[in-house]
Amino acid sequence: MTDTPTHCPYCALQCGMTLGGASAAPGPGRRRRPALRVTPREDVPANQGGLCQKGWTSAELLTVPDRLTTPLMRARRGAPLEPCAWDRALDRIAAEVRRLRDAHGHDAVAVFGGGGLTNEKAYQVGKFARIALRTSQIDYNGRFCMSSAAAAVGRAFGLDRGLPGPITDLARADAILLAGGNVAETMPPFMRHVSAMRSAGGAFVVVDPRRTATARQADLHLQPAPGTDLALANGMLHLALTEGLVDEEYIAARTSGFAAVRTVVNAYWPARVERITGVPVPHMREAVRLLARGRRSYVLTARGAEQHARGVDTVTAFINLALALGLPGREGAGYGCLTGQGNGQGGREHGQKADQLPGYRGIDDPAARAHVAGVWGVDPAVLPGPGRSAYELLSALGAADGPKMLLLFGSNPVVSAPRSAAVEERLDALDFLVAADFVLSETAARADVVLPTAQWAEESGTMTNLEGRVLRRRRAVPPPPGVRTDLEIIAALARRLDAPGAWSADPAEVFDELRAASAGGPADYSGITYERIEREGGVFWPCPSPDHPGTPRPFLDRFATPDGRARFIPVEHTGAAEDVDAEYPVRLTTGRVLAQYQSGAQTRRVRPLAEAAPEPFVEIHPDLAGRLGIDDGADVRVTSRRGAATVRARLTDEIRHDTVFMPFHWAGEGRANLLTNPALDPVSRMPEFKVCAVRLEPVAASGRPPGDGAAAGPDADRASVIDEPGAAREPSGASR
Ligand SMILES: Nc1nc2c(c(=O)[nH]1)N[C@H]1C(S)=C(S)[C@@H](COP(=O)(O)OP(=O)(O)OC[C@H]3O[C@@H](n4cnc5c(=O)[nH]c(N)nc54)[C@H](O)[C@@H]3O)O[C@H]1N2
Ligand SMILES: Nc1nc2c(c(=O)[nH]1)N[C@H]1C(S)=C(S)[C@@H](COP(=O)(O)OP(=O)(O)OC[C@H]3O[C@@H](n4cnc5c(=O)[nH]c(N)nc54)[C@H](O)[C@@H]3O)O[C@H]1N2
Ligand code: SF4
Ligand SMILES: [Mo]
Repeated sequence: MTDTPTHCPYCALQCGMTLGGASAAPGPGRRRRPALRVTPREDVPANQGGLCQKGWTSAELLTVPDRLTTPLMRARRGAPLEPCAWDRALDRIAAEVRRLRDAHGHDAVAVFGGGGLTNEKAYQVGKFARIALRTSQIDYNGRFCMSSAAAAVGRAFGLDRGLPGPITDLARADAILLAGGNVAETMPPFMRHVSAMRSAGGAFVVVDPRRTATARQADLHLQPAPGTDLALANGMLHLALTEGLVDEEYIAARTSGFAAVRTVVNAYWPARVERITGVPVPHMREAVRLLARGRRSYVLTARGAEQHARGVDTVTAFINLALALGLPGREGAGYGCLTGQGNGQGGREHGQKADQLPGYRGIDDPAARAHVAGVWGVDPAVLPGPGRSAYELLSALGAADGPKMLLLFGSNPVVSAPRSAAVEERLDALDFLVAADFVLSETAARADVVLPTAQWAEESGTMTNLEGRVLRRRRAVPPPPGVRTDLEIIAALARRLDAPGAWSADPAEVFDELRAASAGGPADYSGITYERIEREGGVFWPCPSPDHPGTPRPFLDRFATPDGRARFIPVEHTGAAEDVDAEYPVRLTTGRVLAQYQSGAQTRRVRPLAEAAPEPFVEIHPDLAGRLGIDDGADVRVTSRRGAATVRARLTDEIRHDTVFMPFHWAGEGRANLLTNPALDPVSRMPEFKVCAVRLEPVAASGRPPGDGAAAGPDADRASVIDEPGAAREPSGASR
């Protein structure tokens, strides 16, 4: 076969790679499909010839032994999943849609999408929900990922586009402050840009409760208690003011609303912020000085600062800091959020979100409805309004007023959703669950019908990386026999449901329709074509016409707000939704390790990755472990108000004494999300993955400690209290 230039199937860095070396014809048995050879591309700015271990081993995903190659169906609930023909599976799904919709209305059927889907698929999933199912009940896993940063950026700058410019700009910065990101593990080649900056004299400041692989490479590491970043950012802005480091000229020329922020941060005097965060005042002062010493610095946030019940306000506090220092809207400087999933950026633009139409349009906006309905060939009146956000949608499944059926494309919420034992109960309360996946994920295993789909190297389409650069995913091999693409599945279902409009399964045709639907919207792709992407090595949106060069740095002249100014918004620290107390005295935070990806559905099946990171664990400081009688390598039971998990103890002095950390990549009794708190941000509806209160106990060698089972069932009353953002929140102790 000829070599195929494409991009990695995993994260938002979308490292360039070339796939080659195998025969184009699928082997006789799927197990014997020859593995493709992965070679990193030097010509892609994001990775410049680098890949992480996940990228290097990505071709093994195509040949995992338990790859799905035929639809599976249960005759009834409780019966086993059995292979069946495509027509039977699709007919059954269409029949269930009709039955449930006739009985309960259009919102009886829900859709859940993913930020790993190509732009074409994300667009088609959203369109399918709105005009084939006519349901308002659609959202996606990006709600758990980027939603707080997206909302804060939209609020401040009027347009949500991850990084403010090409990633290669970072190398020329004076300083980068990264709050809540462990890029050395979550996107390792990103560190090349950081290293280049440091070699040129720039400073790297990391804000993380753990001394991570990333923090170890920093010039300065601030180690706050989880859930206190907002206070930290306000405190840094306070220091910038007292030290005369704010850029008054820039503030006057390019922003609005600073006076109110100045008043609020007045109360964040250094000693108070040190008490709240645990970060010594000299460290805060040093961080501010490093950021302010030139005017070419970046403030970046990732999930550590964002996945909180006050995530939007926390990001806002960091944006306020960046604005006060005069960074956003300058070339080679600014605020940026690090998008996570492969198409985390494009996946949040084209209509998978509960409140959104393609092109990042609001589903409430009459002009947007008219435009998109025109492209779809329907009356705007048939388009539903906004639906429930991801966690609210999952929580409503099977409830009296909730959806009775769910179609799932590209997520594994049994492992990745907060308080996941309750989510499992909701999935089981459905009349009918459909999952499209290429492996039998923990969620697909609970479905009534499972549809086997093609994956990255077997399909083409576009992905928008963390820079906002639209890239081509190219097909290197055909899917195994029996497998269909998501676009083929959606088209086949739309036809069975007599949906209006065109339902092409050809990615190029779907992309052309997406371009038309996005035209004139904030995320305007209308000038982008597959040919241009190939020729130019990617195109930055917005790109409103074929002769438009694309927009690598969107805010140089003006922000996308009505008056062209960036908005300062005053925000106050209130602390985590769930504080520690005598019963649950330790803070738990969660996140990632290098060798596993997300719910692990993919990476747990790739042998070298499973060997590198075989099992769940909890990181504990030796002092805390000593107090609790926990030895390194011993089994520990971690309990929160939502449930309990049993995992291996990993003792490390790289974490704060008062905090423990669990990665969330595994299913079963070590699942971090048995513990997490689904308190939601009032604006973004992001759950508080990054902090909750737990207690830890050693598990006797003979088994579990006395007490109830591994997944304590949440009682409904507490659930409704905790779901109310802020309701379970107590004032944060100044002594933490
Ligand atoms: N190996 C690997 N890489 C991935 C992924 C993966 O699953 N595995 N997933 C991809 C996706 S979708 C995403 S969203 C990104 C996520 O990328 P990151 O945001 O870098 O990943 P996390 O590990 O979730 O969180 C980063 C850090 O936040 C810290 N943290 C926890 N609580 C707090 C807090 O309150 N404040 C601060 N400042 N820091 C805190 C954690 O200690 C952790 O080191 O990674 C992408 N890349
Ligand atoms: N405790 C805790 N929980 C978290 C987080 C955390 O930091 N802590 N992070 C959150 C974040 S940032 C994220 S992004 C979520 C991610 O969590 P999930 O949404 O569960 O993400 P994945 O594990 O990537 O699940 C993708 C599933 O879809 C399949 N799939 C992949 N590509 C395709 C495709 O193109 N088509 C179809 N049909 N299927 C596909 C995969 O095989 C896999 O089963 O987890 C969230 N959960
Ligand atoms: S950093 Fe992300 S895109 Fe690059 S090889 Fe690793 S997983 Fe793939
Ligand atoms: Mo994510």
